[in-house]
Amino acid sequence: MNFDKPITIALSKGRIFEQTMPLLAHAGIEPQDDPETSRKLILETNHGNVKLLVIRATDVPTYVQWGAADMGVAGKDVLLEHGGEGLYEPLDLNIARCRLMVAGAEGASLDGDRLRIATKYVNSARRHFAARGQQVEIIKLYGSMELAPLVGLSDLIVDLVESGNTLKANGLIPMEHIADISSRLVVNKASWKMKHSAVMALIGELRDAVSGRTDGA
Ligand code: PRT
Ligand code: MG
Repeated sequence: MNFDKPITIALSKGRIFEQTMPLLAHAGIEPQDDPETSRKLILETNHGNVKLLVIRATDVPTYVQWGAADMGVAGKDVLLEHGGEGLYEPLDLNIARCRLMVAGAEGASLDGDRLRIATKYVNSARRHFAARGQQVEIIKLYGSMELAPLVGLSDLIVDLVESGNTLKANGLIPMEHIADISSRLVVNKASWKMKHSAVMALIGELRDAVSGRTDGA
């Protein structure tokens, strides 16, 4: 692929980086460094015009929204909290899949007024319980949500569930499904216009990679 304009792609290390690399490789893009061993935050690639920014997962939409990156890869959970302002979301990359769920201790109830919900996903949790017709108290946490019901901080939690092992290990059970989550390609709206051909070419390659096509059809 030929990139006529410089393209910067923001993504987080860990599962998103690992699962995005095979898709970028399909587009002929390979990073020159491994973010797990390098401390660099800007990774050069084999294309002089393509760079990767390695940042916190929750910061990806912000970098893209403000044009510090042209594109990014972010979980739908993160995008639901961010709100998606200034972003297009042209492609579901179908990676880093999990579910956003309500969970609680055995015997906990989903019903009741003024339930206390501990979560990092404040907006999604509030929206979910509002749709159930319930007013709840949201307690914002930044991690280890599973602890909250065990120590009486909350009645329930809203968190991501993949295998269910984390809940189980803490004596919690999944109680209600809120949303299926996967990572999405997001594009800054100005870059979409100004770097149209490069952006479209890259989306096309990634779309082929996601659907398993190798013939470029
Ligand atoms: O870890 P850090 O604080 O740096 O940031 P982060 O947790 O936001 O990043 P990261 O890399 O852990 O997650 C990035 C994205 O991966 C998330 O925004 C999700 O879209 C997606 N994803 C997919 C997951 C999971 N699966 C997942 N299982 N993110 C987190 N988890 C955690 C979950 O929060 C829970 O603690 O894994 C635990 C549950 O896993 P199981 O298998 O025990 O159910
Ligand atoms: Mg994490």
